[in-house]
Amino acid sequence: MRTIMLIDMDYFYVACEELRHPEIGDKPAIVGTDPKGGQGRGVVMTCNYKAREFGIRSGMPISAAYKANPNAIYLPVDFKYYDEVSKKIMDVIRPFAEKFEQVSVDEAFIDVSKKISSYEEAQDYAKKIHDEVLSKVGIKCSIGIGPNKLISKMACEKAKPNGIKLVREEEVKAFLADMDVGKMYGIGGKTAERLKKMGYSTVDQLAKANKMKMIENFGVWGNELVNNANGVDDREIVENWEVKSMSREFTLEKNTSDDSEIGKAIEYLGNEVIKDLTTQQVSFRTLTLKLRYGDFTEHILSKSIRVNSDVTTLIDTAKKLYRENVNHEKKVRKIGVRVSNLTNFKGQKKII
Ligand code: DCP
Ligand code: CA
Ligand code: CA
Repeated sequence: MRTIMLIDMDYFYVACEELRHPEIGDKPAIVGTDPKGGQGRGVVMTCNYKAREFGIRSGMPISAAYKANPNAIYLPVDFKYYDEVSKKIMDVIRPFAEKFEQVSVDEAFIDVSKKISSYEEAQDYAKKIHDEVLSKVGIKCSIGIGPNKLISKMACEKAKPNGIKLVREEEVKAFLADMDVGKMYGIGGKTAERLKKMGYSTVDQLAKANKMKMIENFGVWGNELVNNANGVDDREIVENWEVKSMSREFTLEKNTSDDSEIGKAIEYLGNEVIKDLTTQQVSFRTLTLKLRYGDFTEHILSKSIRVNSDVTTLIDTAKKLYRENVNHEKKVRKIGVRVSNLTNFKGQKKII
């Protein structure tokens, strides 16, 4: 039995602020740009659930939030502090996992397939993780449990706030049945619109779509969309970005979704990484591409390469990962290329 969990912090930035501003109490609070008495520009990054009762949401103009509730507590964003809290949280979660993959500042997938032998056990295990994050860091989280990444992520959305939701393999179909396609993990607003125009409004309808037609319209992603609508997702949990690896990152001059510009950045990074590998006399087996978007969400993609890898293979693979997975609805801000699973030229495993 494959058991995957997605652990996501509740209202993360504001939850961090609550740790150091206990005076927030049960008042509505918002992290974002300065509302300047309703004249401010910029957006709400997040808000606590009390503020959500006023209709305030992430991404909303800060002026609209101010209109909805001028008396809420407005706080400026402090990425450095949230990163510190994030690190503490990940250190709590990591020991629970066989495989651990941090997907963004407040969220991680874990594979616990071997540790768990029944769904009941999985629920108890999730409760333990939940309670330990709360007692050690003071932050509430929600946990989705399912047979793959897709289902655990979507289960977590249902678990929010402060809950645990399990979707058993045999419940997947019913879980997805009447769901709007826009609610499916990985489908953004624009894609949902396109799908609806094509006649696929619910996940059920998309599950029955003709794969060839979908591939004509969406490329290889079309195939994955239909699989996902059927609850099928065999993506692995990819081990951590930092360990035993070499990496280079690059922040783009301007956030962009221009494929050729991003392609150039990938070529540059690939060449730099290969230089590092040559200096250290090592080759690699696993390539990871990290895309950080303008809204600071991240996409971490990985692929194993069988043969000894040269610079062309590295760059081509990184570009392929990009093409197949990029979210064109968002602009990319930063790109990282990492190689891991390193072997020195004599064939011995090397730990860096
Ligand atoms: N974030 C942001 N801009 C957005 C969405 C999110 O800056 N449009 C930031 C603030 C969030 C953090 O990323 O705290 C994590 O995003 P989530 O989508 O996980 O949302 P929250 O943790 O804020 O709320 P939830 O309880 O719904 O997970
Ligand atoms: Ca969250
Ligand atoms: Ca999140």
